Amino acid sequence: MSDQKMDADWLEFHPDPKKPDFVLPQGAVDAHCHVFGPSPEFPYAPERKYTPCNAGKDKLYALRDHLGFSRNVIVQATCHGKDNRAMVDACRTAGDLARGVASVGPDITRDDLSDMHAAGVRGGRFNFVKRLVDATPREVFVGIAEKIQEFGWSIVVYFEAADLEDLEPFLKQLPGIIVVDHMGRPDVPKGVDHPDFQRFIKLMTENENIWTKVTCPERLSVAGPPYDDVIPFYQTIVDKFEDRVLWGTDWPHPNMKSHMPDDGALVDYIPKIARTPEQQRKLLVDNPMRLYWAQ
Ligand code: 0GY
Repeated sequence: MSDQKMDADWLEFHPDPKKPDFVLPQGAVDAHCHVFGPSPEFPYAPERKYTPCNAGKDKLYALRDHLGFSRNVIVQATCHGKDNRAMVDACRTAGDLARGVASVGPDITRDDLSDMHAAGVRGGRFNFVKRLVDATPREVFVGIAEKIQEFGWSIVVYFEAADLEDLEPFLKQLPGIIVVDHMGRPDVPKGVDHPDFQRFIKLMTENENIWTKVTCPERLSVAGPPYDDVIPFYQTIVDKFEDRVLWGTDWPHPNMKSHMPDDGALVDYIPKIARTPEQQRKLLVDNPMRLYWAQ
């Protein structure tokens, strides 16, 4: 399919990631990763903002085994729009070893949700990042949030730090557990004490249903590898909210422009995020299992 050719400036995932030195705890979950296609079996959505390389379930599960993870949570990527077939197919293939987070529209039926639930989907994704999606009215998201409550799904929300103030009333209105991608994308050079990041900490402090992913140092870092500039953000969040944090590789790393991380090196970074064995077990096993495998 000629219109599905990967973007000229697309960076492909690392071809040969290292074997991590950090030994993951038994039963660790990669709780933020994606599948892309492969197209044409699973075509990219007409409304997509980028066309990636193919990165299908076989490659994802080979990476899982190579890094030492037991399970995956596959988050619907925006290049597939609301066509969740690639993600659902990947979940079905893995059986109980994968869960999914879907993007759905207001027309989704109870039967559709029920089928996805049977395949392993346990969440919906609401995206506010303007370079990735066209805007969805908030009342539409609220309607979807109410529909999915029956299935006990949580909601993953993606936004950038500058948008938090405006989104706060909406986030507080959502039912169930809300998981914020990548700590709400703080502007790292501003530091942890900046009012923007303090606003995020206050939001989590005052709302016990709000969780976050302590993910994507390669995306948030301004200094680049080994991403030391992001460490204080992760440590602050994990020390305060160790029962409400998740970690994932973000493989196959959509829209990275500066460099492509080595996924093994990302695993080696985990002890800088969560510094004790107890924090690591909560981050990698207890929290994702409670959120995605309890029902
Ligand atoms: C991420 C981040 C990005 C992309 C997506 O679904 C997506 O397209 O999530 C991004 O470009 O920042 O979490 O993978």
